[in-house]
Amino acid sequence: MKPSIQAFFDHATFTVSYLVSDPESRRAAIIDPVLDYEPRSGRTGTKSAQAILDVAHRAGLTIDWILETHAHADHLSAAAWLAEKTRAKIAIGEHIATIQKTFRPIFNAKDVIADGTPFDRLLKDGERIALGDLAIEVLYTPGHTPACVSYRIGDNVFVGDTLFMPDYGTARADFPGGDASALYRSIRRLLSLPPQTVLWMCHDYGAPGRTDHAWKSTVAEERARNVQIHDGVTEDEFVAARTARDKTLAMPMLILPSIQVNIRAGEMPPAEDDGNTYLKIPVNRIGRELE
Ligand SMILES: N[C@@H](CCC(=O)N[C@@H](CS)C(=O)NCC(=O)O)C(=O)O
Ligand SMILES: [Fe+2]
Repeated sequence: MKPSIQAFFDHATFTVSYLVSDPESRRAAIIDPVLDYEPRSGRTGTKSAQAILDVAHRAGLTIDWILETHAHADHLSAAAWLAEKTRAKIAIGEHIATIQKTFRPIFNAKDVIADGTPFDRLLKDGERIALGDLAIEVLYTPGHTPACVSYRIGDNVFVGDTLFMPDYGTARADFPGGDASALYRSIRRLLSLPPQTVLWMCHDYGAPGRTDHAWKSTVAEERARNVQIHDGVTEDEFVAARTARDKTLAMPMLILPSIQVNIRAGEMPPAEDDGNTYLKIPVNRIGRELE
């Protein structure tokens, strides 16, 4: 039995979220949902997340899981909002505690205990969780962040930020705790799966000569044509090229709001004594010094 898979592309952040279900039992998971956020005004919105729920409701699906591939640095997660609507459990890789430990002092986030709470389930490499009669296998695939995981359901793998489309390459490895060597090894692990395995990306930024967005590839295609990590590229070559490119990249537009929400499983920081909620901008704590 194969899962049903529907992709939802967020044009504001180039993120792909997925609704994955077992056609037999109609149990479903939502992978990497986006909470809309307008940085100029500080407004949040739930149109993107509601669109996933609408499709799920029309198909008569019960959402059991909200799965995060990692603590995203470029968009806010709708996990908490969706969990409240559906009573699904929010799961993420167990090393999220490392990310919480890193960012708690940066945001002086005293409510963040850095033990993986408030996520409902912390997943280990090789662990399996049930999606109706299907099994979702967790693959620990660090490098972009120290807590990244991929989710395998039969011949389909949701690779998070590891590989991108063959004409774009791979995720960056310069966030705190990022490691280009680890990313290389995680990607080679994914590329050792059977060649027909379908890989579902978490982002697509487009690529030269391609105007449409795409998020579905295969192990065979990536091994043959990925511009940064096709077969034959050594770890040293990859690390040198990745590190050089990362030196040219600005921090993602939404890294500061995203991280402080996403280490809390998509919850806003606690309200202040005036009853209102604020997102912080830590001054001179992340990124490169200005030249
Ligand atoms: N311009 C985007 C960049 C987002 C970004 O850095 N994306 C990460 C994934 S969270 C990445 O790996 N990018 C790869 C690259 O730009 O080469 C933004 O501001 O949001
Ligand atoms: Fe990411």
